[in-house]
Formats: sequence, C-alpha cells, structure tokens
Amino acid sequence: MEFQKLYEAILHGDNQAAVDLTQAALGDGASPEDLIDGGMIPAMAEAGRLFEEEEYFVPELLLAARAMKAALEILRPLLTERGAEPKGRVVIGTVKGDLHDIGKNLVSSMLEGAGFQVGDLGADVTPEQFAEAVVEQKADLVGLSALLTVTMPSMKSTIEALEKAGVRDQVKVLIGGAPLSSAYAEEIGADAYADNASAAVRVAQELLGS
Ligand code: B1M
Repeated sequence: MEFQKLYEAILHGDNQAAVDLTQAALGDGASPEDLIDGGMIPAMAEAGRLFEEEEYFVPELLLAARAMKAALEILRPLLTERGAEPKGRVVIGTVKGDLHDIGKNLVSSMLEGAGFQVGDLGADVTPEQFAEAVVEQKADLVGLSALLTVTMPSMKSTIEALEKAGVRDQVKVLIGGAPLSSAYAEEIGADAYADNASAAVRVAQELLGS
C-alpha cells in the first residue's frame, strides 16, 4: 500500500507520526483525497474490524480515532478549499439529559474518517436543537446517542421534533448506545441501530447508499 506508514501510524494510534507523515506526504505532492482513501480510511476500517473481532478494545479504538482526527485536521482546510463533495452530511449528538459523549465522539470521528461531513452538537442536545441543526446543515442523516435508560425516550421526542419541523422524510435517523437495540429503533420509528462505531459507519453508508 502506498501510504502504508500513515496507515500503520493511525492503526497503532501514533498521533505524532500520523501528523508528521501527513505533512510529509502533502509536501511530496500527495493529494488529501489520496491520503484519506489510501491510508486513513483503510486504517480506521481495520481498527473497526479488529474491535469487532475483539482484538482491539475501546482504548485502542480511541487512540486510532484520535490519530486519525489529528491527521484529518491538517487536511480539512485543504478539502474545504477545493470543495470536495462529502459522502453525506451528518448531524450527531448525545440526547437531552445525557452527558455520556465518549462513544458518540468515537462514532463522530469514524464517520468523519469515512468521508462524511459531521456536525457534532455535543451532549445534552434537545430535540429542537437536533431539528434546527438538521434544517440548517441540510443533513442527510442524524445520529442519536444515549447511554442512560432514562434518556432513551428523548430519541422518540427528537424524531417527533423532526416531523414537526417537516424534515423527517429528508433525513435518516440512526441510533446507538449501550442500552439500545434494533427493536427499540423500530419501536420509535428510527431508520436503524448500530451497536458500535464501525457498525455505525457501515450502516450510515448503507442508509445513504454512499
Ligand atoms: Co455513567 N453510566 N453515569 N458516566 N457511565 C453508565 C452508562 C452506567 C451503565 C454505569 C453503571 O451503572 N453500570 C449507568 C447507566 C445505567 C442505566 O441507565 N441503565 C451510568 C450512570 C447511572 C451515570 C450517572 C447517572 C451516575 C450518577 O451521577 N449517579 C451519571 C449521569 C450523568 C448524565 O449523563 N446526566 C453518569 C455520569 C458519568 C460520567 C460523567 C462520570 C462518565 C461520562 C464521561 C463522558 O462521557 N464524557 C460516565 C461513564 C464513563 C460511564 C461508563 C463507565 C462508560 C461509558 C463509556 O464511555 N463507554 C458507563 C458504564 C459502561 O458502559 N461500562 C456508564 C465507552 C464508550 C466507547 O462506549 O458509550 O457504549 P459506549 O459507545 C459505544 C456504543 O454504545 C456505540 O458505539 C460506541 C463505540 O463502540 N454507540 C453508538 C454509542 N453511541 C452511538 C451512536 C450511534 C451508533 C453507535 O449512532 C448515532
């Protein structure tokens, strides 16, 4: 693989190496798209695969995501300048009343690494804030995260807020978080459930056909 060193730096969560190699490759004339498609996305895909195989655990996944994010920070201004088309626009957040954001951050980084444009609203996001962001950012997909059983109902309220704002038909709703399930997604009228960050990327790609 042409960008093997960058791939390995991200896969092994080596932040500094990922940044240095990205800068060096750009200096040598590589395009941001080459680096993303040839090194970064394959590395995060492999990290996700290792996580699903239980060879990687949350710390390794977080380190890989952090290294990928650091490298992506260097490329983002270049991508914006050239107006590269994102694979889809995503609005994501942890629902109202819930402050758990580690898993959501991981999903957010993985989606970004896979080429989606991600508007991360943070944690404790109200249904109305989600709906407003979907309208403003012309999102194709909204990602809702919850870790507390008591905050799960806010997902249904968020879907209702999307209906009220008249955008439910324009946006796919993906939910995730430890207490959730596909059955719950179906019950509240979400489009899909993903049980981990790499599954979230796969499901988002399926939902948007990207
Ligand atoms: Co809290 N907490 N916590 N907590 N906390 C849990 C969730 C709990 C299970 C612990 C326990 O009792 N065993 C429990 C919930 C019980 C329940 O409701 N059933 C709990 C509780 C009760 C609380 C408080 C109420 C405690 C208190 O104050 N009495 C309080 C609530 C605060 C609030 O939110 N309003 C609270 C507070 C906190 C901290 C602030 C201390 C801290 C959060 C820090 C932070 O996030 N910035 C915290 C933590 C760290 C945890 C545990 C220990 C770890 C959660 C975590 O980050 N996991 C958790 C116990 C546990 O899960 N073992 C616990 C790592 C993370 C990578 O995994 O978030 O599951 P996870 O995300 C995964 C998947 O779920 C999925 O992909 C991720 C990566 O694979 N995923 C998605 C997540 N979002 C997704 C979205 C998607 C798709 C997939 O699409 C959009």
